[in-house]
Amino acid sequence: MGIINATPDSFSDGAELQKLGTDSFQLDIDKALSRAEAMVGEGAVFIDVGGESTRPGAALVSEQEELDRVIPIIEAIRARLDVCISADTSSATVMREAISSGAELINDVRALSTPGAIEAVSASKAAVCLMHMQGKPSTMQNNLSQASYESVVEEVFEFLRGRVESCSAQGIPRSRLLIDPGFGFGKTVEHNYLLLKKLTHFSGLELPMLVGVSRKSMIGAVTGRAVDKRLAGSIAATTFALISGAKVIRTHDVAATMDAIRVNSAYSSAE
Ligand code: 7PJ
Repeated sequence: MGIINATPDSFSDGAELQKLGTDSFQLDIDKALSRAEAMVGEGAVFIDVGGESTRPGAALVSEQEELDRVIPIIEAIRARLDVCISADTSSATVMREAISSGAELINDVRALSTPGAIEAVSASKAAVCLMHMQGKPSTMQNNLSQASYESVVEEVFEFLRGRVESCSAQGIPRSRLLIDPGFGFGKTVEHNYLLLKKLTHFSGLELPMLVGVSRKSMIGAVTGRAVDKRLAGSIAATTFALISGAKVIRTHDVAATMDAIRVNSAYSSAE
């Protein structure tokens, strides 16, 4: 899953999508489209389009702003590329608009907890990725001594199990669900690595698992590298996730990630 961040404040790529020379945030649809095209050429099966930066400390955006950012990009990708479009949003309105513009997957870091979100997805045929987060993006990584778990693995598992149950009970069958432990969302570096080490535990939910570690601070924390120098570390973490059964890897670097996936497939099928 390749990432397109349609946000002016995204920590790693969004600002590049601003048209040079304009004051107001003006998405360059062509640039987003050519990035999507490149990622599909490199092997991406999903393109994840997000208009709300969920990076730690990010400002909230209005629903209208989110719509203005993501819908034109989803429409442009739908018209030009044969790829599964994922809409990274927690807003029921944005979900509905994204789906009617061609998105087939809703990637929700709030696991459909926003009012109307479950209904928006259940009224459609879209799949949904349910992610775990403790706290909220604006503050979750501010004071990590507040990120507290008795057992991070058990608590994330129980949270996801509960969300899967709610979805099933409200008309979204399991065949349309993916799960994601939510690396970096209200978790210390230690929590993140323990989750990574125990990832096979989540096979107990019997649903495909999506993992996103690309360029995250858990990689920076142990390598000492800046955001744009975290590829090797991200690939190392990705390999552990793949060995533990992750089925979808959300990444800024599709070509390198596809190589890791191919090496893992060869390794896993060797006899
Ligand atoms: C994730 C995400 C993730 C899912 C972000 C970043 C922060 N969605 N959206 N899983 N991370 N499903 O890319 O660093 O880990 S935004």
